[in-house]
Amino acid sequence: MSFLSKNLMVPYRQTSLFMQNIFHFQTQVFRNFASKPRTVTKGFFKIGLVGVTMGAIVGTGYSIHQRNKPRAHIINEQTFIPTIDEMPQIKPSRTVRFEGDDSGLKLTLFQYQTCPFCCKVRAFLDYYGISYDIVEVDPVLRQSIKWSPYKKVPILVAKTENGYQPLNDSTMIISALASYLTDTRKDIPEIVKCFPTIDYIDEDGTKKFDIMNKYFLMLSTQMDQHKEKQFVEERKWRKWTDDVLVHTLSPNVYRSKDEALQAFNWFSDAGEWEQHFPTWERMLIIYVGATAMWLIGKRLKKKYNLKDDVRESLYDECNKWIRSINDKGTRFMGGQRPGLADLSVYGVLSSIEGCEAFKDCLEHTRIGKWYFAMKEAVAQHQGARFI
Ligand SMILES: N[C@@H](CCC(=O)N[C@@H](CS)C(=O)NCC(=O)O)C(=O)O
Repeated sequence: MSFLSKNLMVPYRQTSLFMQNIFHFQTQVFRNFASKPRTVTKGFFKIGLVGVTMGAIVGTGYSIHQRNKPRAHIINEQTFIPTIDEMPQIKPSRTVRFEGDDSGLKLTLFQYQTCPFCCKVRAFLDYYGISYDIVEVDPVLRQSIKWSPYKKVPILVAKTENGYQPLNDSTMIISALASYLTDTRKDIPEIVKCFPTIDYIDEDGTKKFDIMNKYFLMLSTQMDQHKEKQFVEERKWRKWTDDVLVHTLSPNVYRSKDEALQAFNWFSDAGEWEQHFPTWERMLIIYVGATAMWLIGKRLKKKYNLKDDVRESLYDECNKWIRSINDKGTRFMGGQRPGLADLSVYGVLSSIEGCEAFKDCLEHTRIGKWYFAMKEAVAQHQGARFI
């Protein structure tokens, strides 16, 4: 079905339904009066005829109006993530503390240990040496995020003066925290208001949402042209991480049933599921998760147009990234130290570090040198001295 016919479908259906109702109503009027004696109905018959004509005019006008109306994909006003008075009463699975953290932030991360988006947020927090609590969410039952209207992870909850501010979406979380650390004049709830959510209906009719400005840092200071150019490049690669790189992961990690099972067993080890979930729940996650993701992986391969050999698509993207850094002639995309694009790409790739796909990547691309330099920078919290 073409884009146009798809989009005309809803108004057209509404129009024809509307017209059908008018004609149904008029037919009923006709039938009632037609069954009465002619002399009594003559005047009414005229009125009926006028009604039919008017109805047809109104209906046609309505139909033309509907067809010419611009397609309205946005269905809601923008909304902001509301603050909450109390922290959800869930015991953290573990706490990550950095001596010397003077960010003033008190954070809890609701996450799956090996979700690429959660890894991205942890790469940022660890690199800058920011302390946080972790709540490991069961990816099948997800009880510990029941309190949140946003149903994905990561969710980061920041303590504020009067309560708690949830932050949703890894990219928005990173942009909001980076803005806060660069320019502490705005508090976290104020910064979160710069990233409103917009609901819309997608081309295929499904309800979706988008977070506005999520690749932008909210800074009050003016920046020079050189810095501005760096920000543009950084945003481009952060977006590529979310829109391209991340989509090569699942079809690779869940390429076969065996690989999917191996990946889930590694997730279990890396996420210390043995400690956090009872055995039955862990087994449920591993076997249900591996089977579901193996099936979903095939669909994602088609959806994102990956090559027949999905490894090739993963290698292509890794090579593209490394080539661009080499072209710049710097150690990292951010220059001599990692920027937000480096942290995003590293975070996403670290989510598959224990999988066959990552080992193959090290063997068949030149990503290793950059990746292990990033790993060291993050593990040593090298960013802490810059905040
Ligand atoms: N755009 C979001 C994507 C988050 C996302 O899709 N998270 C997945 C886990 S990897 C999720 O929670 N999916 C819903 C689910 O597991 O039910 C972000 O960057 O944080």
